Amino acid sequence: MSAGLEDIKLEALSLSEGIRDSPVCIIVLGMAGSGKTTFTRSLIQHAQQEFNPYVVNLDPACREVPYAAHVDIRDTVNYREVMKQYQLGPNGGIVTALNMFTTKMAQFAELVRRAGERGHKWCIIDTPGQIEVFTWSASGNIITEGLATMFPTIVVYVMDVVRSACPTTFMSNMLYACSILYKTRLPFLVALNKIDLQDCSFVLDWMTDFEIFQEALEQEQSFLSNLTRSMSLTLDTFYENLSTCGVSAKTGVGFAQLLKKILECVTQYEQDYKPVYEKMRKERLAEQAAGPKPADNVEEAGVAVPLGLGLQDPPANSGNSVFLMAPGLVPQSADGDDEQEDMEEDAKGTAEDQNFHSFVQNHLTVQQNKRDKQQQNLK
Ligand SMILES: Nc1nc2c(ncn2[C@@H]2O[C@H](COP(=O)(O)OP(=O)(O)OP(=O)(O)O)[C@@H](O)[C@H]2O)c(=O)[nH]1
Ligand SMILES: [Mg+2]
Repeated sequence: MSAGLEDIKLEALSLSEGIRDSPVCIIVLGMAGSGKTTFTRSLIQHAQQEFNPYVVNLDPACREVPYAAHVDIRDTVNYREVMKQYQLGPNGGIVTALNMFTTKMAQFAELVRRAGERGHKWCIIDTPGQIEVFTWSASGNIITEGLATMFPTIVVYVMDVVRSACPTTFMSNMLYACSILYKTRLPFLVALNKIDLQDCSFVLDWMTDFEIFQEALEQEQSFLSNLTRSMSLTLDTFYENLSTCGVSAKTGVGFAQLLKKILECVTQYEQDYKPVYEKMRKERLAEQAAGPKPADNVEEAGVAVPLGLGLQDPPANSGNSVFLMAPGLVPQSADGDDEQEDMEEDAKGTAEDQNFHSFVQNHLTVQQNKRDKQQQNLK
């Protein structure tokens, strides 16, 4: 096996050492297509000088990323090969690839620790397109908790303001954000993305003034409206604790403000969250000292949750190198399957792009019509 995560010697990484000051881990989460990857690129650019970010891509299924990643899951796990070997669909493939990566969590954390020693003050982590793959899987949990018990860690939730302009979509997005906030127990910043296409002030209005949100809901005739109405009341407390910042990952607008908000979240981690994770770390240490015990209940098993389909052992005919390899050694299939898949994916991508653009276009036209009407009324 060539130099990959497999060969990393665990030098000084130990739970007994306590939480380090750096690097600060910034986990970028958000719904599919919300702009996580573009956001990661912009954040790297804006943070480069001051924070020299160490960059991690955890999306095994992406074609390419618009930034140079120090750690890329695609160098460690061959997602297509995983799908073939385990006969999985795309989402199963992503979950399994992430599970396989997580079996090397200690080595990954060691790389992050070393990056901190080399002067990387931030570690930015881009996550898979399907948000639930990361937020509701054992591996996502292990990665998040593992990082948070070793380094200051925060979550940036990227929200697409164009898609959230519809009140029920906005509410779904907020419910997701809320569940992640309570699940991860980490400082949480919502990046209201794509403000070059749509002003984000409506989100802030909806979050601070229940009546404005109700008015918007009344425009919508849907069975979901009633549910959304009661949900919005429930989420009031959640909104109070939420830090938000409007940005455009595409143009870079808003990032100066975003950096300040990230630093506020880091302070929040130090003050409020670190003691909780310190406690958790000590509990883990005590568990380690006591030795393994059989779990009655999967919930209580913590890190001992089995990582899927017997993943530590690749199938007999796969050869070790298929799953853990150095960059550039990904085997190409001779039968042209991949080309066919690529073409299908291209066609799907183009259709999605067109849908998205016509959605944006429609939205802008509706807005323009509203503005014209208002102006006419004023006259
Ligand atoms: N106009 C505009 N487009 C954006 C912005 N951010 C992202 N996009 C576009 O939104 C689309 C999705 O962006 P990605 O960065 O790939 O989003 P993602 O969340 O990483 O996508 P997945 O990983 O597939 O879930 C791309 O076409 C981007 O160019 C933005 O701030 N403004
Ligand atoms: Mg992405």
